[in-house]
Amino acid sequence: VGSERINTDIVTLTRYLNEEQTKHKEATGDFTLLCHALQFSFKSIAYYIRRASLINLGGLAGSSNVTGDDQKKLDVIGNDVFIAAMRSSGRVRVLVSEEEEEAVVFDEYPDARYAVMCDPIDGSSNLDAGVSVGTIFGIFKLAEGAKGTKEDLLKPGTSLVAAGFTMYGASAQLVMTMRGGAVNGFTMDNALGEFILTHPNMRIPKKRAIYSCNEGNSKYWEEPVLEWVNSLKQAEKPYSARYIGSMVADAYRTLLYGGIFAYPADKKSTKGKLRILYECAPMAMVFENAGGQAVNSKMDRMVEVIPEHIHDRSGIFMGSYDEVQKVIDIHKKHG
Ligand code: AHM
Ligand code: MG
Repeated sequence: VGSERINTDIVTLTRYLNEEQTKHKEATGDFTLLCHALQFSFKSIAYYIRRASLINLGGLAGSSNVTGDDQKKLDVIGNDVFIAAMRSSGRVRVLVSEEEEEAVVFDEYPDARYAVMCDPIDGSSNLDAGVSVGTIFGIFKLAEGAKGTKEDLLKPGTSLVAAGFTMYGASAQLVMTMRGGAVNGFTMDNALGEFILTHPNMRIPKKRAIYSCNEGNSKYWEEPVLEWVNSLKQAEKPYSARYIGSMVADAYRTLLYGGIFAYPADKKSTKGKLRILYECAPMAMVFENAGGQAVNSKMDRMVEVIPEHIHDRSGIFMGSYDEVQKVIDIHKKHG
């Protein structure tokens, strides 16, 4: 390979974060440091997932989390890795994890100004089969002197300063966006140990005939949802169905190829399945910033939904602008 064909000026996540920081004169570097801790947790989780079958990390941990899901050993490890990284950054006042019933308040850092919400390993039912899973995160900036109480956390996605996810697939892919900013995608280069900017300014295609939902639940679906999915199947050229069962992986594909991902609230799960703070809101911010849409089962903008409890759930439809609009239009028709 001739040297002229090698890119010797690559943008790593570290470089990207530094460049972002210099754009904001008032920036103190706290957010950048927090992101460094975040990326370390992604690298660690990716490492453990890759080695899981080799070092006996498959299967259940023998406990269950707040919401009653059986915890996998990797759920526990992912959660511990995440909490340790956030704590040691010294920049986090409070953290919400899917795996922790209560918010974790870091009183050793009373002046820290960030709150982090996360699902350390989303899609863990896929873990033992080696199917892609991911980590989802959202970050709020807190007011000076905030003590990390519930009020600091029960805020809408529009208050997020940054959000994103990492998918642990054939390679680890980190997608991140800041409030009002572009969506950028980074790929982990295992040899360099760095996330490299490979997908700058990601824009979701305006439409695409792919839908992604667990149709096994259709018995419980409300009429508008049934009508919508049926209309996709009866379209002149019927849609393709794709469902991995890891939201991060389904979302990443949807972001790249276009289409729609849905996990509606239904007659059985009237509040939906996915959690607002650390699953729905961060994803919704990513999709909106990439030019798509994200709404809940009442067709409200997902990022405007305010949870009443840190583990509250919601229905969600997110994806290409036109595909989500179809869902909205059918719901409006039903009134
Ligand atoms: P988890 O956080 O316990 O892994 O659950 C969330 C996952 C999502 O990744 C995925 O979209 C959904 O649950 C799949 O649910 P289902 O198995 O009901 O289709
Ligand atoms: Mg989850």
